[in-house]
Amino acid sequence: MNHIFDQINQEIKGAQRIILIAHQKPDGDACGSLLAMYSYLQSIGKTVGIFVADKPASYFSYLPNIDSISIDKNIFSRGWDVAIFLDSSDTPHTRVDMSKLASATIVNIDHHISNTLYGKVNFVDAKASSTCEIVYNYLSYNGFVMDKRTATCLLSGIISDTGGFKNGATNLSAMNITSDLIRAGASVGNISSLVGMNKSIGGLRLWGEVLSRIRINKKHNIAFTYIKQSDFRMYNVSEEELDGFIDFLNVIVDAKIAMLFRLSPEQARVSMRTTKDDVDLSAIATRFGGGGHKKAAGFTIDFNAQ
Ligand SMILES: [Mn+2]
Repeated sequence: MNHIFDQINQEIKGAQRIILIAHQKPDGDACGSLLAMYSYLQSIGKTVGIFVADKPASYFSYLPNIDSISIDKNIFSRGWDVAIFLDSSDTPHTRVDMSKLASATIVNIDHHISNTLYGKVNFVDAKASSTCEIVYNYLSYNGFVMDKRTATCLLSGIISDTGGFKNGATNLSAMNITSDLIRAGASVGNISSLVGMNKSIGGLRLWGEVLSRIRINKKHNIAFTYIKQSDFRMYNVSEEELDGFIDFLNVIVDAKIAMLFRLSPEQARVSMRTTKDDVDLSAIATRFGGGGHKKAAGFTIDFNAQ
């Protein structure tokens, strides 16, 4: 493990301008790993930029430096020596025009089993609970003294990707790192309530509507439901109000797989979850051009594609 950390250090040592990138529709792990890495690189005197294709959900406003995340593609014209991709299984899901990074060294730090190893340096550990776990190990390796702000970022990623210490990604190292992050001042209770329990009344009514549409595919034992764009308008809530829904759907004990279809006229974005050890959702998602983990994965069906 440390050998690759040395390679990453080697690339960073020779660089002054470093851009950090994560996947579109950034979750807690994407935002947390970006912002922890941002703090570290600034502490060693680098000029750092952050890009994600979509604005982070408003409930991430508690994360230190969240306003440093840019959704403006013009950031790439500023010229970067190194681009560090975090929590991104491939580059298409970052919606970055890679030709704009032709002269930059690509570093890829991730924990998706479907990662395509697109970097010059790739640190991909599918056993890690989260990208934040890997970033924590990297910062520790470099002797970074953990402060409350950085600990809050990293713990957000672990809480996000372990579903609040409930899903299959919850492992011993995640718990050990969590105890260290708590020691540094981060709060499990605060982060959990800010990220998971932040629904409006309209949002809960929308959940009710989507729950009422659950159907079971008996042949494959799949519980599925759907949401249309117009539903968000009908309940006058933003799309982030549905965040967490697919994990909630995964509580159905009888079903092997839970699926949520987000429908628009152009495409269906499909999220999948399972609690079963004999199901590999990453393999299913990859077949449809998506990716993810064994127990949590997704893909998009483009209705206009031939
Ligand atoms: Mn992740």
